[in-house]
Amino acid sequence: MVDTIYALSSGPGPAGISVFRVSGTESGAVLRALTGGRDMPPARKAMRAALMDPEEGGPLDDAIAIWFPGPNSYSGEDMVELHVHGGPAVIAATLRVLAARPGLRLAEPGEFTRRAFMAGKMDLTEAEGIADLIAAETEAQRRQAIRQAEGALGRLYEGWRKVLVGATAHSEAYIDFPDEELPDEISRRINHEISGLVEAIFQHLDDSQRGERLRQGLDIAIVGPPNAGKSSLLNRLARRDAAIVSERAGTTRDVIDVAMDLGGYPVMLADTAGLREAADSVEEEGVRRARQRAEAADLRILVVDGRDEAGFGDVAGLVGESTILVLNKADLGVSRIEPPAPNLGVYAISVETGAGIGVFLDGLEQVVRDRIGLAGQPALTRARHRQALEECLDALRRSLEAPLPELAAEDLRLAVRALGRITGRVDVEDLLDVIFRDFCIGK
Ligand SMILES: Nc1nc2c(ncn2[C@@H]2O[C@H](COP(=O)(O)OP(=O)(O)OP(=O)(O)O)[C@@H](O)[C@H]2O)c(=O)[nH]1
Ligand SMILES: [Mg+2]
Repeated sequence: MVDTIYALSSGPGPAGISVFRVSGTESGAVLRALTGGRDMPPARKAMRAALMDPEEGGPLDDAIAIWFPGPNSYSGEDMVELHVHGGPAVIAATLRVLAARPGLRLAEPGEFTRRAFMAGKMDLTEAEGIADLIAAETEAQRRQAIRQAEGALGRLYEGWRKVLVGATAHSEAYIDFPDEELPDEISRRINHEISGLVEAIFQHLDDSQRGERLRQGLDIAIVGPPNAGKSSLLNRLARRDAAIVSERAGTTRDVIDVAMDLGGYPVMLADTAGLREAADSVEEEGVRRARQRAEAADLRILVVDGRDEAGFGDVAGLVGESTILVLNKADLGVSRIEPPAPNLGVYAISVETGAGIGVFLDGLEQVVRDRIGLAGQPALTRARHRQALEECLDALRRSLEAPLPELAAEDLRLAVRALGRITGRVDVEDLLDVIFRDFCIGK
């Protein structure tokens, strides 16, 4: 028999209200025991409930209880929700009472959702969307997560899978009758369908990892020569004194990371050491880390002193299609500086006076939106989706080249399987522990 599980689903408190959930066959019995044997409330209706401690007999809390008989519940099993007062002692007492019930145990992270998946209430991409929704810290993350939780990604993959299942059935039909040749017209149609899918999956994969980056945050490195105002700019963007600013060149040594919400998009801004011939070994290490971060970043903000006639001189090599150029200290004057290579835009600003900062921020937000903003089609959000899609694509391409219909059919079956693993239709036992480990307890 499957255990009945319980968890505190709301935060640790103290709070006005805390919500406990119970899921499994014992749920109804738990509610009856806690309400002193009263009749079960009507399904899915909030009921005021004087909860009692079944062992000691005293009152536990004046609460709200909701009874969700399966399968019309989140997990698909019988479930009970208890909304108690969110004080630490009430929470502790409720946990104690639930733990004392035979057949009940504390839920593992994501176990309610795992059961919902097992009950066929949602596919794996929807479950992952729910985990992302709970983890979402910015507007764009929330929108992407909701879309996935509502099944947009799963539907896309399931649609492709259906087309493939059809093509596989068609090609297999003729393998079973070796005397019959696959009529040209049918074979052309199958090939046409598969080529269309190859193109669609290729396009979907070729998205610069937009969904994964939106989920994890875009990496932006602030780089440039010493004393240009990099740390000043970081502090300005972060609206706090995260990095030390001084008139001495070579102030910043370590990489300083600040997580930020930029117009709804999550970014990780990194301030780095000024790039120059280092004066000592500590600075040298700082410069090495700065270069490393600049190379690994999704975007670079290259800051120089706008008065500097030398312009981008030593750092010209960092100018490129992922670089935004900032000519700082515009309050002191800006010389004409020609960018040495195509880039994402040049902005003259003064961190000191704030001049030009608004326009620069708009430009930066636009670049970030271009990189990780929501596209028309839902984006894949995890490396595991990417892997499975690449597997599928490889198999489809092989099937198009296959010398024998039997081999083509075998590749099509592999492709169908790879798609099925993303939504969790086929052999995913090995994936579940990994996927649900990401979840919080109580969901
Ligand atoms: N006049 C003027 N001074 C500025 C401006 N931005 C920064 N500064 C000054 O320039 C000096 C250097 O600023 P930082 O932000 O420490 O420069 P940095 O690029 O981080 O320098 P390192 O960490 O040494 O590489 C400080 O004295 C700042 O106050 C600006 O827009 N105008
Ligand atoms: Mg600095």
